[in-house]
Order: sequence, then C-alpha cells, then structure tokens
Amino acid sequence: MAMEAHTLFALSTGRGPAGVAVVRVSGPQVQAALLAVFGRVPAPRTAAYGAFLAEDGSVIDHGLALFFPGPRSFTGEDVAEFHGHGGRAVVAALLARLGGLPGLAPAEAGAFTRRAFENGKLDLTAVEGLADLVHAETELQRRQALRLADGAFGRLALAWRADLLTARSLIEADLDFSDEEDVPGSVLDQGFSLARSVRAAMERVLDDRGRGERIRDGFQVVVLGPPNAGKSSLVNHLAGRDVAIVTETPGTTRDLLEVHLDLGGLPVTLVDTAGLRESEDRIEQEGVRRARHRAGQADLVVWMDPDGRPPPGDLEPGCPVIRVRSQADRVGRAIESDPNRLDVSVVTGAGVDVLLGAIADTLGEGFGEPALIAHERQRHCIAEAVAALKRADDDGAPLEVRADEIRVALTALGRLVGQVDVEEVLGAIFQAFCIGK
Ligand SMILES: Nc1nc2c(ncn2[C@@H]2O[C@H](COP(=O)(O)OP(=O)(O)OP(=O)(O)O)[C@@H](O)[C@H]2O)c(=O)[nH]1
Ligand SMILES: [Mg+2]
Repeated sequence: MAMEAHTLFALSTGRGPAGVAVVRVSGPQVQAALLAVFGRVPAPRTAAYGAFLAEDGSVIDHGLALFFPGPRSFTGEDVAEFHGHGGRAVVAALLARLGGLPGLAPAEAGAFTRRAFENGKLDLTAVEGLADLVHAETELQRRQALRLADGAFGRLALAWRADLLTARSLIEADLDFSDEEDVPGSVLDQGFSLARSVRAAMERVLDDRGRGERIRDGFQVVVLGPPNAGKSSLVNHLAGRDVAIVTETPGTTRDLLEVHLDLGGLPVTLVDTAGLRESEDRIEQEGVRRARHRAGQADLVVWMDPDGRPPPGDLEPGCPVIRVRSQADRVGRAIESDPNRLDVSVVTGAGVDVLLGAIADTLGEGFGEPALIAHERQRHCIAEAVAALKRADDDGAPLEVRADEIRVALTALGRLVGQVDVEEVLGAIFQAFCIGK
C-alpha cells in the first residue's frame, strides 16, 4: 500500500507583521484540520467567518476560513485557507496548532506548486511562469510571467505535439504498407510537410533575440568613462539614493556597483564602474579591468565624458553605445555640439529624462511585447526538437531513421512541458519558489 501523502501547511503571505496573513493547507487531512481549528468545514469556495481554536478550545484569532475541495483547487487536492491577522504571534500560534494535528507537516519551498504539477494542474512551463510571477518586479516581467503561468506555452507545445503525432502516424502508415501498391505516396508527403510546418512554427518562437530571458533577467547597462566624468553621480541620481561614493578625486570608484531600475517596465541593472585610465595603482588597475570586462557583457553602454569626447578606439563593447557629455551645467567650456551626443547634468537635472528615454528606446526596440520563451531550459527543449525535425527532413536518410527523429522531437516537447525526464529538473525549478507557494 502506498503511503498516504502528508497534508502540508505553510504561511503563504509574506512575513509579518501585516494586516492579514494567509495560511494554506493542502492534502487529505484538510477537512479534519478545518473541523479541529475552525469547528466546521465551510461551504466550498465560500469565505466563512469564525474563531481559530487552540487545542484547549481557547481562541487564537478570528478570521476567515475557505475550503477548496479537490480536484478543483490550486494543488488538485483538498485545500483550506485561513485568513487571520498578520501578527507574528498569531501566525506562530496557528502554525503550531496545525503542526500538532495528525498527518500534518510544514511545507517546503514550492511544495504546493509541486503538488499542482504532479496532479496535472500545471505543466512545467506554467510552473516556471508562476515562479517568475512571484518574482516579477516590472510591468513587462509581470505580463510575460502571467502569460507563461496561464499555460500559453504549454498549450502551444501540446498543439505541436498533436501535429507531430499525426505526422508520425502518417509516416509509419507508409512504412507499414510500403509493400502494398494502393497506398498513395502522398501520405508520406503529408506527414513530412506537417512536421515541416511544426518546425517552422518552432523556429519562429525561437527567433526572438533572447527577448524573454532578457525581460526576465534584466538588461545590463554599464556606465563607462574617464575618471571624474560623473559616472557615480549619474548612477546615484538615477537610483534616487547614494549607492556610490562621489568625490572630486579622480579614481574614486573601483568596484563594480549595481543598482536595479525599472525603466518604463524594462528591468535594468545599471552598473557603475571605475574611470578608465592608465594607473600605477594595483587596485585601480583591477577596477579598470573589471569595468572593461563588464562592458563586454553589456546590453548597452553609456559613455560619459565631460568634454564630449568619444570612447577610446580600443573599447569595442559589441553593443549599442549612448554618448553623453556630462556636467553640462559647467560653463566656460567651448564644446562643439554633436547630434550623436546627449548633454546631461545631474546638478540641474538637465538632459536626464532624454537620456532615460534614449536608454529605454535602445533597449526596448522590439521589446514591446513579452516573448514566449523566458527560460534557457525551454529554449533548449525547442532547439532540440527543431534539430531533430531538421534531420527528419533529410530525404537521403532511410525512412525509419526519419520517422525516429520525429519521435526524438516529441520527446523534447514532452520534456518541455514536464511529461518526460522531469526528476532532474524539478529540484532546480522548485528551488525558485518561496515557502507557501
Ligand atoms: N557641476 C557638475 N559637477 C558634477 C556633475 N556630475 C558630477 N559632478 C562632480 O564631478 C566629480 C566627480 O564625480 P563622480 O560621480 O565621482 O565621477 P566618477 O565618474 O564616478 O569618477 P570616478 O569614480 O573617479 O571614475 C564630483 O565632484 C561631482 O560632484 C554635474 O553634472 N555637474
Ligand atoms: Mg565613480
């Protein structure tokens, strides 16, 4: 006899103190837990008000209880929610009470979502979307994660899968009957042309310039320039707080300093760097080395120079560069105007909005809409399927081999939605969750 799964419980809202805290319970002992703590099982999916009772019958708190009978619940099992006051002692008492009930155990991070996945409520891409949604910080991240969590990718994968199954059965029909005269050769063609159209659809999804991963992980914007250009001053200004030390001494910044910004929905990591110059100082040399290295990984470089000079020729970041003449408020400098350069002063604030607009425009080109692929794992599965379908299309290869490549593509799709080979990826995916989700 299989051991019955534990009934899990956890605080699902953030650590208090807070106005309200939600404690979620999932598993076979949910009704028993409601009876013990709440004195009754509320009508399904309807909030009921009452007392949460300690073991000795004293009142822990007053609040709402809800009952979601499985399988129509988040996890697919019976689920209860207790909405109480979000004080730490209230939550601790309620959790202790649940922990004292037979068959109940505290949930690990992601345990509820894992059950939802195991009970077929979510495919693996939706699980990843849900993790992203919990962590989403900007509008674009939220929209992208929501689409994934809603199963948009999973549904597409299932449609591809259905088409590939049809393609395979058409091709295998031809294999089985190839001795007979009356099977029209076009069945084979139909099969391969269906597989080709699935491959084309997959290639369109892959061809997104890594947009989804970018939206999820954020863009790297690296601020570079000679010492004293005002790089740290700009980073502080944009961050709205004193992240970096600013002094009139050139060579102040040595370490890379990062701040996270939300630029009109685009998640941006802004990196302050050491001023680029030849130096005898070992620490400064290392700072300059790190600055150059980071520039090589940037999505965008903001090059600042108070004299409006362009970046040195040996700096080729391989990404767009926005040129800024910094400290534009300082008078008495004859600077030639240059349409490819923005004048910015953090003292007066002049030009800052234009700079922000330019950063958002450069990064945001083609980023108006979220992409479907947001995880390297997803990209890998689809790329594998595409590669197999390419091999399937090689009409020099034996038919059996070509049909088998379609099976390989189907396996890759199965891996994408979590129908095959899940164990190896599950740990990594559920680690991204917090307790109570
Ligand atoms: N007038 C004026 N002064 C500025 C402006 N931005 C920065 N400064 C001054 O320029 C000096 C250098 O500023 P930082 O922000 O430390 O320059 P940095 O590029 O980070 O310098 P390093 O870290 O040494 O490479 C400081 O004295 C700032 O107050 C500006 O827009 N206008
Ligand atoms: Mg600095």
